[in-house]
Amino acid sequence: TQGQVITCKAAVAYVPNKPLVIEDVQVAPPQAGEVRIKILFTALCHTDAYTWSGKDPEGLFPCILGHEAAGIVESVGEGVTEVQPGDHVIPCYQAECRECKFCKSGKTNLCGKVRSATGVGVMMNDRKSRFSVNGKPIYHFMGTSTFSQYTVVHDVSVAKIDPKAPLEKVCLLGCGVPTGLGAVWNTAKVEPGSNVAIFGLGTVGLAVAEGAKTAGATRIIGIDIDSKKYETAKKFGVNEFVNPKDHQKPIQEVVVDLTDGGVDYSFECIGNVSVMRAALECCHKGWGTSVIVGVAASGQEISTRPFQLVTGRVWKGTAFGGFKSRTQVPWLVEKYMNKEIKVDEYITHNMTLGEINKAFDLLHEGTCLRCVLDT
Ligand code: NAD
Ligand code: AHE
Ligand code: ZN
Repeated sequence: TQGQVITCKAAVAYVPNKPLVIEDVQVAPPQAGEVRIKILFTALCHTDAYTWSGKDPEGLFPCILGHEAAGIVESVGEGVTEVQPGDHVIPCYQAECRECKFCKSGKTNLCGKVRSATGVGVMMNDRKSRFSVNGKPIYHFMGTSTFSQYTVVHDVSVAKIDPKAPLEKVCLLGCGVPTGLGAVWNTAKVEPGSNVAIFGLGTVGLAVAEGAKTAGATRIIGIDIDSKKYETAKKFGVNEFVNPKDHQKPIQEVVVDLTDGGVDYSFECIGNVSVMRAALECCHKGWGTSVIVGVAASGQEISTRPFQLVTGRVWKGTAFGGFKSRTQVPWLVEKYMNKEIKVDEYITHNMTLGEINKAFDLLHEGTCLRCVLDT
């Protein structure tokens, strides 16, 4: 298949919110600096649903969504030296070129090398897509497009992992789990003995809880409008639970009262701007830090009284938990293999690519954390 167009199945989003269509898609060979990957397993993340909804300013249609996956390199383009056919890999929506201003800064995991292309659904080389249906181009998504049996990505977006790792599990290390763990370890840098509040107990929020527990946090307060979430959350380290619906007072006041002035760290894992405000305002005066993890829709803005910051609270955000993708995803895979981090526990459902619309329905029900699709 090397050097040839591959025709395979993919789930195409033609228009916002209308069911994805399983199509025969043509996947062009990788060009210079590109890698074609046979995707074996992909999970769904809330961000896929967000872009599908039409509220993502970077959402382009028709496109192939998906960004939490694992597979095997099928072929590589000219000049690709770090991976070869047969390598087991995780595609990374946050690239790491190790050469750009961002990568060299040592201050961020964001990479500038291909971001201008991945934000508009094309490849860097020729600003075109490698996907088509009957000659009509289909946009890429987040530089990954994993809802397809084959995808083409930039070489700076490929993490080579231990071939012994089970791909049907470690696909989760492409987004949600690292994001939550890294929000705690890299972005907030939670210290032992800290009090933590987590808004939203989906996969990302639970991974925050796991990260906080391993960081030695004492009180890990989970906040969700669905009280059923507490049972599961306990297994990830949440040791107190608040449902905002059970209280008359604004949730930030409830948390401040519970914690003698506020928490040391809070995390917003929903994508709701009024909750982001509450998450900042439930932080302790003088030092409390709030990390925005959730992705909010186009047009949404955050607000608070500047006094909140003047009096020492800190507002931060995180992308992929601050992890350097190509370097640290393989390390996270090793941590999983050594049983130092959970992954299996986040997988509540398994389906096939053909059942993807059903999988999206599940995402909006309370019982699903991650649904892994066998492509
Ligand atoms: P999810 O839908 O599984 O979890 C969200 C949780 O929030 C649910 O348990 C829901 O009941 C709860 N919730 C909803 N409204 C609430 C409210 N008003 N108050 C309290 N709880 C509320 O989603 P997920 O896959 O865990 O992703 C969470 C967010 O993180 C999404 O916005 C996603 O786009 C974003 N995300 C960001 C990054 C990043 O790099 N920054 C990475 C992955 C995901
Ligand atoms: N296109 C969206 C931005 C979405 C966003 O913030 N994405 C996160 C990852 S979410 C994964 O589930 C991210 O990494 N952002 C940094 C980046 O470079 O995109 C919008 O709203 O414009
Ligand atoms: Zn995601």
